[in-house]
Amino acid sequence: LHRIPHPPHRLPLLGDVLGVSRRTPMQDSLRYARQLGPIFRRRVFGKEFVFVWGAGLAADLADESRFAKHVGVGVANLRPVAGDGLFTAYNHEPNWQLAHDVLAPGFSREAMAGYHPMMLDVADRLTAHWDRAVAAGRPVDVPGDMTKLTLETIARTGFGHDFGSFERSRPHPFVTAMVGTLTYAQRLNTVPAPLTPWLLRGASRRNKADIAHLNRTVDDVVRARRGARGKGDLLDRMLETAHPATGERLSAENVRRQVITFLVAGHETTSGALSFALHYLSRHPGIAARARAEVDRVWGDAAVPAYEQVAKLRYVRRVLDESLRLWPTAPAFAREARADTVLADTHPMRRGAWALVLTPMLHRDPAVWGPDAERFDPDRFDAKAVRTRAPHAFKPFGTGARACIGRQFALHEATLVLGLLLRRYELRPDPGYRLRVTERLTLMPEGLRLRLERRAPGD
Ligand code: MNH
Repeated sequence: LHRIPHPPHRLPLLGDVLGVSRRTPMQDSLRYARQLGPIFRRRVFGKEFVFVWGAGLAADLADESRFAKHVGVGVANLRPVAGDGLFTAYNHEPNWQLAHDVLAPGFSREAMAGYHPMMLDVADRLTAHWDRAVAAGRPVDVPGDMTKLTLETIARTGFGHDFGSFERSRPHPFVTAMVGTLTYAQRLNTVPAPLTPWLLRGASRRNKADIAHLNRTVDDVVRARRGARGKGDLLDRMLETAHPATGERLSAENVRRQVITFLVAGHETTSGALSFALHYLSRHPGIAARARAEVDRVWGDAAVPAYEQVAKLRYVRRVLDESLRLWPTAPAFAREARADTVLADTHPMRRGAWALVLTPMLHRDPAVWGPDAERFDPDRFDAKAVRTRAPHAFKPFGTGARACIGRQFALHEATLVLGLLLRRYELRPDPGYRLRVTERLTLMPEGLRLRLERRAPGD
């Protein structure tokens, strides 16, 4: 460990906290990364964190035979909410494999094709809402509205539930409670553990109330379904499907954990990804024009795109990939050694030792992405560039057996919605806006507003 650099001004007890903010732990780490290089450590209140972002080191951590997901830091703080749900389960917990096998078919091609019409329905509500803003000459609240869209999408496709987000002027209480628990989980990393009962007393009480609210909401959704006729969605799988090999089923308590997991994991990150993509499209009219031309060409004048027509938007998908490169909305994941090993032939690690892969920096490693890595350029994802790039240099969805189960779902939803929005509107940036990123474990462009114009047909 002593060979791994750390910030120069280390305070006794507090550690490396000079000039950092508890609101932006990830962006502070990006600053340190730039100073300290591809592997570095930060000590926060006596706890040592190792960060890795060099492409070679990250590729070694992707070796599944020597490393596995580590449930720690931010993820472990969510255990009181999500328990042994898929995202927060320890590798050794039997409910991980069980739930993974039962739920994986819910993300197959056929399942996705079944979600497509529901995704279109929700997108219609968004455009109706945005048409009203255009008519009234109002700018639109991009992160707010993307959150409504993605929450409604996962609630409908996963659980046949309608939160009515677009009919509300304030966020649904479920969203408020969810944002509260995510923010609280992040804050737990920024105060010394022995002091949390004092420092976070009020916040902890609110967090308990938030968790109770999440549980109640989910229990209502599940109760409404039990005994009702199945819709073949995720909830049906959770309630009805037995494991193909063992015949086992998910327990009622585990179903509750999974529903919360999917409602949270299934919308927060996609909403950020869409928001960043819209930001970049509004700032790069040439790229937006090229994407729009692709939509017009591939979708023609079909009133609504068919399922197969979404994956054909290759350039729109590159815009999305490039947004996820610069701002991977789940900005880190942790890997632990399965047995004593040496990371990249240089750093000895004991069994169980772990490191955080800092994806926003991995995605900017000049050794892979070149000296202009900060520049937004979707052509980095054209087929040839992808083929010739070092493997494991682009990891917005994590890696290995515990990588994101919802990847195809998120990509289909986001590509579809970007296509629909490009086809319908011109995106005008607010000239005074400078990108600011807020953190609540996930990333979001803070306060992003856009002015829209309806495109005339045939523009
Ligand atoms: Mn998702 C795991 C990023 C969309 C459900 N997701 C992960 C991980 C990353 C991630 C990174 C791995 C975390 C870790 O190693 O600790 N996820 C994303 C991003 C998007 C996203 C950037 C959108 C963009 N995720 C979605 C959607 C769903 C979903 C949509 C559900 C519909 N994700 C999950 C679940 C896991 C996960 C569940 C945990 C999988 C497992 O451990 O088996």
